Amino acid sequence: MLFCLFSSCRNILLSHRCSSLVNPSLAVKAPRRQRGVAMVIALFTVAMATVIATAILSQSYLQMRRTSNLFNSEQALQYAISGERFMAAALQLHRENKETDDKLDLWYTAPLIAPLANGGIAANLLDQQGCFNVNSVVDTAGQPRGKRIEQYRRLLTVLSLPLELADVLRDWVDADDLPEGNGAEEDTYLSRTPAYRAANGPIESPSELQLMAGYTPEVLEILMPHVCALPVRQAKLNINFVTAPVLQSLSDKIDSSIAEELVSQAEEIPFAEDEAFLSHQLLEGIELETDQIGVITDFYKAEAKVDVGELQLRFVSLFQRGADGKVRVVARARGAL
Ligand SMILES: [Ca+2]
Repeated sequence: MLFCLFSSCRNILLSHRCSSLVNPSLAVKAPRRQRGVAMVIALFTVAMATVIATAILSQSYLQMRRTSNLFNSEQALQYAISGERFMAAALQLHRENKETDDKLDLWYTAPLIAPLANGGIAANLLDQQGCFNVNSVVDTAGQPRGKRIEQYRRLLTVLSLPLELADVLRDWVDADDLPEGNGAEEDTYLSRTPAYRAANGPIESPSELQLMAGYTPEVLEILMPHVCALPVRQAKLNINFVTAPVLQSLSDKIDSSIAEELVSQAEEIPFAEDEAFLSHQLLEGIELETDQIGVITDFYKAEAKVDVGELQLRFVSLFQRGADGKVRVVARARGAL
């Protein structure tokens, strides 16, 4: 019995061995298929690892760029603020040595240019009292001021711009919501997309004009060099910086030739006092509001451009010099102000 069993088993083994010898492909096929599957798994694993590694590297690169940009942005901001303090100090020093302001002053003629290790800063100061203050068309209670509105109309006439722009400006800054003349109040602006309301208060930046009805890009291109937005309702014009159209806006009797001649004289030999301007022979017989004329600037705008690496920052500051002679920042913004 045992012999028979052993014999049958041996026969089976012999049979299998013999059959393998007779057909060798059966002995080779199975291992090749396994190796193929193993190779596919290996390639898949390598591909997956490559994808994961690429994703990790990409994320790391983005993170590095983000960190670098944040660092450069913060550094640029600190440089801009340093430049702002430098210019405020320069203005304060100027006032300690000179009572008036004109286009020959160092603060105006000498821009700040400072190279830095990985970039640089360039900044300059601009007068803000040779232009028409758009906030002057109403008083501190938000009520219209007729003389200033008339002056603004004259400026628009000189610049060949529509007179209704004066009504629109008045309505934007006056306290009520009632449109007057050819003005526009919130009903006009709420129907726009997106809708917004009239400020019914002071304008913070001349760029705000572009929100107002009729103040198209073409209008602003002509108007902007002659207007400013000061945080006060009244500020004297500094006739050493006034533009010819703004000078003409003081009176119907000041034509373009008189205005341009006075501007030219102020650039060559600045007026040292109000009386020297008011008594000028070119203005003989022309009555002017003497409380609108001055030779001192208390509001200045600083424009700075800071480069740090590949990052560029534009920074604008509005300075006010107080009665104590101290210069303070009253507004600042990235870009325009
Ligand atoms: Ca209003």
